[in-house]
Amino acid sequence: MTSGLRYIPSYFDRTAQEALVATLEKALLQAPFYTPVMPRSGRPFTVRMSNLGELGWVSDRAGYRYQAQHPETGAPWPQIPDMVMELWRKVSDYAHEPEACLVNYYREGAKMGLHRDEDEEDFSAPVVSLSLGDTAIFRIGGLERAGKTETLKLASGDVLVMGGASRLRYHGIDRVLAGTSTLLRSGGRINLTLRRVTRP
Ligand code: MD6
Ligand code: FE
Repeated sequence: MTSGLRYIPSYFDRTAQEALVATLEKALLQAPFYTPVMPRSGRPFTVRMSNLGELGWVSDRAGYRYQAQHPETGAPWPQIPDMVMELWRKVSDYAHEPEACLVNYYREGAKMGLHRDEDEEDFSAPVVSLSLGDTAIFRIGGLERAGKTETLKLASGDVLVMGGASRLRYHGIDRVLAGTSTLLRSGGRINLTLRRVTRP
């Protein structure tokens, strides 16, 4: 794998995953999943989203941005769970705390197009991603959209760190393999992506 990309299979065991899901369920009562839409077109994402932390990533007709409030309820985002903060401290190799934790929820048929995470001010911080529930087919390319890509399966409990020379690589989710995990009561997949947004 290219420099700055680190795949850590089974970072969290089943017991830890269950504890984290219980914590997430409580947070999601406070900040429910909503369906973001694409800038300009207003086309809905197939992925539903929420956020944790001081800042949340949102998309609407006006564009992509980070904001401190839930776009539908206007409430501040719930705090990032301790286990997830601990994950960042262990794997990020970055001295400051993450400010945003995007929560993506994939039900059957949901996917995420090829994109770069580029709405942050500080690209010296990595993006740390944790997968829960059904296995996803993650696609990763290079720094140009048209470049070669490869795929990687992300299973429940797996962690992926994209930093350094990999921080701005194109990536997306081709599909989620329904029925591959029993972690989430209603099935599907949750992905958490942790980010530093502002320059410390
Ligand atoms: C997902 N992940 O796994 C979407 N971004 O559902 C991402 O978009 C992502 O996994 C930056 C770094 C790691 C990721
Ligand atoms: Fe991303």
